[in-house]
Amino acid sequence: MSAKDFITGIKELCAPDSVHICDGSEGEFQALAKLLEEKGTWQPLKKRPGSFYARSDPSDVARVEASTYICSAKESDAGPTNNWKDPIEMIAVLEPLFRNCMKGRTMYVIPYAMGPKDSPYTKFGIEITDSAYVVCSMKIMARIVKIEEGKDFVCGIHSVGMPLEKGQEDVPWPCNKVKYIVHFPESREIWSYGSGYGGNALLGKKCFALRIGSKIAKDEGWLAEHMLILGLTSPEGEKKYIAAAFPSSCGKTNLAMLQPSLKGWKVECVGDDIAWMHFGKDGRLYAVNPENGFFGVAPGTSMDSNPNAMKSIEKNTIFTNVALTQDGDVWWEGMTKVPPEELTDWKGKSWKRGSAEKAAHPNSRFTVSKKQCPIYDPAGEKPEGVPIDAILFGGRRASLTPLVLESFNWSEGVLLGASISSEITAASEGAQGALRHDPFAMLPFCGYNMGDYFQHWLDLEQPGRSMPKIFAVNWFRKNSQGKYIWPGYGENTRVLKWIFNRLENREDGSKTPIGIVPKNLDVTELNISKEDMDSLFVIDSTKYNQECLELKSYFSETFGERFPKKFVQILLNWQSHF
Ligand code: O2Y
Ligand code: MN
Repeated sequence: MSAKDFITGIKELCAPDSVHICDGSEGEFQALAKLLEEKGTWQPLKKRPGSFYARSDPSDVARVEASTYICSAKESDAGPTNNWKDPIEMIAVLEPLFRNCMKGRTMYVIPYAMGPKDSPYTKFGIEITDSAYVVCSMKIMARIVKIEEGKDFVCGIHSVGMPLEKGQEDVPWPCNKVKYIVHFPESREIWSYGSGYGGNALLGKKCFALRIGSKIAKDEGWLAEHMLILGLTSPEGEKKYIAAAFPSSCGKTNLAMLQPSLKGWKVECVGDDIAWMHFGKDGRLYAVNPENGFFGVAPGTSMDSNPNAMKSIEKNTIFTNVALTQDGDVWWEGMTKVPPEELTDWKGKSWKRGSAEKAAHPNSRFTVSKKQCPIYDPAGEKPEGVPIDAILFGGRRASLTPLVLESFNWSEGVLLGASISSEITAASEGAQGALRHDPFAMLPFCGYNMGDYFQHWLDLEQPGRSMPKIFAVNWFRKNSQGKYIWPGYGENTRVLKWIFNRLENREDGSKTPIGIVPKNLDVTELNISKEDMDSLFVIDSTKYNQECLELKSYFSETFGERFPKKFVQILLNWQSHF
């Protein structure tokens, strides 16, 4: 379909009052910012130049997994981890919802690119939306480009689902209690209805770059992953790149922007959430960050936990659902040790220090260009991407998994990725502390059968390719008093240093049945006892035996025949050593 036909068709379906083709210019952003201010969607922030403060409808605050669908022709191609509906049946549901849904509104057409300029890996999309907030956010999160006829693009249709009758007044944050986030991976289409928030509405991010992206990647032989990308430079000036997958609430943005505690080491950030990775002609794996900005969780971000994020958001930032200070600045839990005495909370109500309620929503966000990050790596703009030497898989586990472990080989490392599980935190649904499987941190984002996705990872290892080394990490191990043993944040440099040196065969390790753990991790000037250090690397045979059994039943019950046989062999082998 041509871009012109797509736009004409959606205009006919949605019946907007007017159509605006976005050019991504600063003038356009400013005009829309003014409009959003007049509508009461957001307000400029006195303390942060070029920044805005928005409050969403209290019912529209996060991704809606229960309303997220993968509509492939065959149910088995969506797999057991996705909601599935037949594409024709789903269109029959969506068509009436979208018919006339933009009445009284402007239909914005956003042509955008995901990936660096002039990169062979960059892909294009057109998002049609009736939300000016989405246009402004997309200007930060993607690269708005000109429509070029003849170029392939992913079609994205987004509506807040609140048409306006003649004379009907708009609300600051229009949305609908009926929500659908629908992906058609075979026709490369996204239809999103009813939400104006984050991953539901900024279609370039989770919908395109991960759900549709993972299916394209499978078809074309590459990887679209929920991973940060960082560059690590040693005191000797050698540089290596690391990609890392962690489930939500495991500090991905903090690691991507880490300020090293060890003298002479430097971290540079290529991306904090998504990596598209392809094998180059030299057989190495190269990564690009398809995004242009960060949509970071605000709570917990501070000058202690992530000074580079704090510096990134001093200007030109959209804040959504954080709290507002009396002097016109933003605040969230964890930003300062002592909260301000009085705030306006994310719902617009007066809030006093000591209140039982949170002032900022746990999923409140900052939206900012990656170019504002003081440690943004200029190599992030390289069309060919950056060469990945190591892949890290992590989760939040109070016990069992060691601080760091190097996998013996690619296949076993891939199984470590498939085995990620993480404790549920207050920010997510479900019983706090309970473990949830989240293979490759892709559970909500894999656009096809996850059993096939595991096999795709295994099949990447081919003669002539030099595979990155794979490591498992866990910053969250606790002692018998329930306290975190490892200090984390900047001190994670010590783990990165060990990984860096292992890549060069410069560091010794001790063999365990599932991989290699450090013999000597650099803990100079760190206040941690030998006993605590040792406990970070304990591999408890009984517990691991149970873990292998649990993994076997999870994998076989969930994925059945599509669970790779190779994984069964590895699990049996691991078990035989425990
Ligand atoms: O709640 C949302 O809509 C956003 S979710 C999100 C945003 C940025 C990066 N990662 C995520 C995620 O859920 O993994
Ligand atoms: Mn994410």
